[in-house]
Amino acid sequence: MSVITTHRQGEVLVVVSNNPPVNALGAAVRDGLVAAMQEASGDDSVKAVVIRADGRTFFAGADITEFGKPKTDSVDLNTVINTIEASAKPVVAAIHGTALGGGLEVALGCHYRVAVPSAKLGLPEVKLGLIPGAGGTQRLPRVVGVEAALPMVTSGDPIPAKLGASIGLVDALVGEDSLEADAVEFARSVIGNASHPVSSARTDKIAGTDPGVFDAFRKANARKLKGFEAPEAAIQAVEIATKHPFAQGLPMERALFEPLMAGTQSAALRHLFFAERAANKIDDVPADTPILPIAKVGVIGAGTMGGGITMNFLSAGIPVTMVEREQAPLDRGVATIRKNYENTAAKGRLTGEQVEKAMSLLTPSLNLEDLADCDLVIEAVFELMEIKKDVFGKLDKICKPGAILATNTSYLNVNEIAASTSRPESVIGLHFFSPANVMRMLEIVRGAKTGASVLATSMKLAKTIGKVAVVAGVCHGFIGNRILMARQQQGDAFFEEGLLPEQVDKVLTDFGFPMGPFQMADLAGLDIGWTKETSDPSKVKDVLCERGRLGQKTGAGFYDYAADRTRTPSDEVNALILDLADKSGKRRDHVSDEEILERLLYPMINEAALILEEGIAQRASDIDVMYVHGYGWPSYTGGPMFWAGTQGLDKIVAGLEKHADKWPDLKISKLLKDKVAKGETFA
Ligand code: 3H9
Repeated sequence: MSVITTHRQGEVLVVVSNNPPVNALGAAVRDGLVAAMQEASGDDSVKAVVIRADGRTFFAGADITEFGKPKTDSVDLNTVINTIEASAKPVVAAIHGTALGGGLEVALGCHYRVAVPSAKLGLPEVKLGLIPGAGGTQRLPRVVGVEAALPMVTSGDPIPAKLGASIGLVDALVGEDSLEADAVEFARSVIGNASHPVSSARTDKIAGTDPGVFDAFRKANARKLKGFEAPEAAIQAVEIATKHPFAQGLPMERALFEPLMAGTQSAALRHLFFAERAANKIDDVPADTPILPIAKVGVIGAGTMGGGITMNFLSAGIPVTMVEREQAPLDRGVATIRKNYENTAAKGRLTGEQVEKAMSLLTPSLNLEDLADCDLVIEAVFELMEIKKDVFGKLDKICKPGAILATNTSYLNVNEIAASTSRPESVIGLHFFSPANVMRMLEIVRGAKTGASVLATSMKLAKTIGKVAVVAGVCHGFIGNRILMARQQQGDAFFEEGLLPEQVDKVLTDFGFPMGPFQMADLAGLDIGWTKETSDPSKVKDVLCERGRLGQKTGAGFYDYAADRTRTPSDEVNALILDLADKSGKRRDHVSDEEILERLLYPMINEAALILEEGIAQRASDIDVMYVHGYGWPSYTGGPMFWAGTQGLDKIVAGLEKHADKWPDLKISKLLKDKVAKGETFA
């Protein structure tokens, strides 16, 4: 069957796209739309046109799988949209699901847009390192004004149809279950109009735009947009729309679009788009593996981690029983959850009703026995094997058969934890990242005996609670923290050479990380794993702990912190480092930023390659997904493995060999060396 079909509703021609899964605007769809418009113009009995889509969504954009491939004979998207807009007969876009990218550009080419209330509309091209390339940056501001257009094109976040209606993007909201009938009705109501709005010809919303608005926007969003090329191009394109007629603006938009499409940032972001979707697939767990029902969740621990984990489920409408050992920390945990929700509500992102609804799903408890009827229990207790084993031994006795028993450990051996139960097939690691209610990453740790349904259910649940999940095998630190350890181990070597925290951190923030290793250590707390008994006076971190400089929580760590957490370099710490450097005999006058970057990142690539070699990660792109979503690796570089490919794996291996004296235990991955020999990357 053709992907575009037409049928008549009286004098209205209804054009329907059927191109699963998301009605991407591939070649056949584009050709079909032009043919349908020709059908409409060639038939005098047609007085209006409605364009809609079957399946779960209106056009969700250009077909990304066509990007980077040779051009075909089919018409391009601009031709499709210009054909629609030039129609003498009114064309109505009937929107459900998501009108995204090229999809919204098609809708903007239509004279009218109607949408069901649940629909979302957006120009997410920046998330792929692009700007809209089919007139979106020229038509959108003409329809909604610059102020509403700028956040849409630079963030890429879609807006709900209701908001679309309030800014003039949507002409009418229609019945959720009567889209075609209502759109046809709308089309009929405009047939007699003397003229129909043509987005590209409008000037009413852009006339008199304050030219200062663009720089003001840049300034206000500088932090968010830092490092990304596409948002800046999007701002320029919108500015063009306010200064030039559409006929000139369209090729100018194209001129901004094309270098982005050919550039590394877009390749990296497109890689991540497909990597995120690939991460959902587990090679030996078939798609039809039975999913276990999760109607009630238990969380053990009401601290920062337990509370954050709990919020994920409450927000998704799943009841949670949260267990603590004593009343005071339990009360504190509940109060913190409420405060977090109320803060979100104060920012207008939740209604008071939603806050109460979430809180009503929470049952605080002091009794593990209350977890008996939970379908999933996640423990977030102290990170010590003996304690974990004790908890799991108890859960084994308390929980109903078939319940999933999950540990939130970030390092410990999940197989050993599973062995403390009589049902290791039900045990899994669900490693949330702190703050667990905010961070999108979820590392799902598969034990040697974890059952396929338990794994498939956990993957599905991750989606339900809005997480990006990656599956890891069992090893110390799994994928995420094991790779991070390879970086954190550099600290002492740097100090021996007299490098100061701010110099090292700046190299990583310049690279695009939100913070460097020492800023991160201060945030996490320097005393993790430190004890007075084992403290080593030759190690900077240990000395800082001895002095009570435990990080942000004590107002002092590698840096000094003011009450508002403003960070300044510490004279005390820097003097300590330089003193230790002098004593080490390894102090150097100058270490280049390039060397610092190589010594921070190359061991991570090597560790990741070892992880792949050992089968701890399923695929290289999973590691990219985890580092971008869990550790702040800049998405526009594509994640560590993609980035390594853009550098050249030969350069990475050469760098590892060059600095090998800094890492006495370094074992260069065979996989990495093999890839160099074959001239391959991880892509
Ligand atoms: C653009 O439009 C440029 C233009 O301005 C101008 C050009 C000249 N193409 O995400 P899901 C696949 S740029 C091809 O799991 P959901 C996806 O890979 C584009 N394939 O579903 C997956 O395949 P698989 C602007 C696509 O319900 C399957 O569909 N548009 C595309 O969670 C299901 O996807 C965007 O950036 C595509 N455009 O979410 C929108 N989109 O099953 C990108 C999806 O084999 N898409 N697939 O793994 C999305 O944001 C989400 O897919 C969407 C649905 C919200 C639509």
